[in-house]
Amino acid sequence: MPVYKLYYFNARARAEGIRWLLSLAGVEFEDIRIDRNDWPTKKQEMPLGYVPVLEVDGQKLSESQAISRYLANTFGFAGKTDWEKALADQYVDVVYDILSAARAISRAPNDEAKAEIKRILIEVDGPRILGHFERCLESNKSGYLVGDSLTWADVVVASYLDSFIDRISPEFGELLEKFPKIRAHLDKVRAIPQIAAFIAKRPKTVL
Ligand SMILES: N[C@@H](CCC(=O)N[C@@H](CS)C(=O)NCC(=O)O)C(=O)O
Repeated sequence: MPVYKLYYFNARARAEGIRWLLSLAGVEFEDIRIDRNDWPTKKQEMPLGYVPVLEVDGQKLSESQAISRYLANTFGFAGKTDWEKALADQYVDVVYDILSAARAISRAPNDEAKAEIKRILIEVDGPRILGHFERCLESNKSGYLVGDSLTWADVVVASYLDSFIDRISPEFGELLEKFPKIRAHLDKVRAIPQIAAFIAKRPKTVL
């Protein structure tokens, strides 16, 4: 079994789905949470100067989506057909749009701009994206986003919603309650024994 090391900060955000995928695969990994004070030095050691980075037997891979897709392919969570793989990609791409909005909120220059970006997310883009997920879960019947079994899209989407509930709270949590199938999906993914075990021991973080 290769030696896996995951580098990120002490946060869920872009790394949590990767942690859940590694946990699901049942592989040991070093969950390295870089202290902000050490970051200027550590940054030099990252291929693109940012994290998450997954190191596999000494080789470093950047980009959260590339890392998750690599783990999905390695451990059998990519989807069973090319179409299922494309659907999984689609769901992951879409949830990243919520991440972009969440980042824009935290980077807004003042409270007024922050409130306006948040309003658009909660009133327009959030309902549009979550509505799409809700309809897909309704029509797919399996309880998973794609096909009849778990894919990396379920894991990555749930990991971001898990993080957004605290990051964009309380409005995002209230919005999520309007989509019972997504809410149930999030609970179902979090309850997968290997993921539940990871969550039980993970550090408590805001993001
Ligand atoms: N496209 C990259 C973006 C990675 C990224 O923005 N990482 C941030 C943390 S979420 C980071 O390392 N920031 C510190 C820096 O850029 O110096 C991905 O999805 O992995």
